[in-house]
Amino acid sequence: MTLGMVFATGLAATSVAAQDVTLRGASMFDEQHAFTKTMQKFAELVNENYDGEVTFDLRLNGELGVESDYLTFLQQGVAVDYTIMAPSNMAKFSPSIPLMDMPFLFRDLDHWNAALSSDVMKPLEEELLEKADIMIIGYTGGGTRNLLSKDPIANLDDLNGHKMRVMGAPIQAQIFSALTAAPSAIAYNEVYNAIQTGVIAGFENEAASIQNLKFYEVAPNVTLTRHTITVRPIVMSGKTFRKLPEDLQAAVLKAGAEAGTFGRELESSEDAVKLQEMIDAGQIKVQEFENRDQLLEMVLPVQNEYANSLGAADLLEAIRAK
Ligand code: X1X
Repeated sequence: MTLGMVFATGLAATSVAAQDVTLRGASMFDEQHAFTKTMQKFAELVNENYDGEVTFDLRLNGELGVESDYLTFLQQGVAVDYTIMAPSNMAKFSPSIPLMDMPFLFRDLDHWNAALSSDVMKPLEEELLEKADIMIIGYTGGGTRNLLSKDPIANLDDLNGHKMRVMGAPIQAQIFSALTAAPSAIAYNEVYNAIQTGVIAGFENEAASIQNLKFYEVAPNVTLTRHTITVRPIVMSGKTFRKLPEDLQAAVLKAGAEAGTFGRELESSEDAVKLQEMIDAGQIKVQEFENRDQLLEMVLPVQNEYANSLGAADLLEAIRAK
């Protein structure tokens, strides 16, 4: 029985026995992926930090859909209680949240770590809660996103007009358009087929997911643009959270923060290893992007304009200054 179902029977929050609580999570990946391991860690930590017993029903391999589906479930408080998802897949309800994972935001892992270990993202978290009723309870991520394509891409000439998939947030398309590519927003579970059938020529992703979902089978060329170090909030539906007894709420917040730290260390340390595994297995060919610094110059005005349009210029500066 999920917590939502417990409450549908009319019980009040304080009257729910801890052992009645089941929280359902969703992962697009199998047990090997860092997101799944991080959510398993979260479950373990909640039960360590809480006197009662909570059952975690974590559905894997995209059984409950992809992140765009999870967004609606979390916002409505049905089907999924917690997950890990890309801010750029949450733009539908919260226009500001994709600022935290826009390409070229972080200089390097130290910068990314400093930002995520601080409370600089607080205003974005508040907007997400207010507009989507989704709570950020921790931050994981740490994969580096690169271009992945059917044919090799070495430089700006190759990128010009390149038909590529991007995540749903408009800022993602704006940034790749500024780089002269031809981006379109396509659901994650349609990407493999879209490349296979020639609808697009590639997309961008991090090693853990490329390996887990075997995207190298249709797009074996990786170009090291290193344009994004991923920020992946561990999120819970506000509707679920408010129904939890107070001591369980505290355990969830503590476990979310700790699982986030665990997940960040895990994925950031596995990133290069996974790339190498795919190279060694002959699954991908990797090359550097010529003049990568030029890309950064081309996207800065787009980042600034986006932040200005949200009234978040100071926030962007604060993140850059971390
Ligand atoms: O590009 C996507 O939509 C996905 O890419 C990876 O699998 C993850 O970063 C995931 O969170 C999602 O963003």
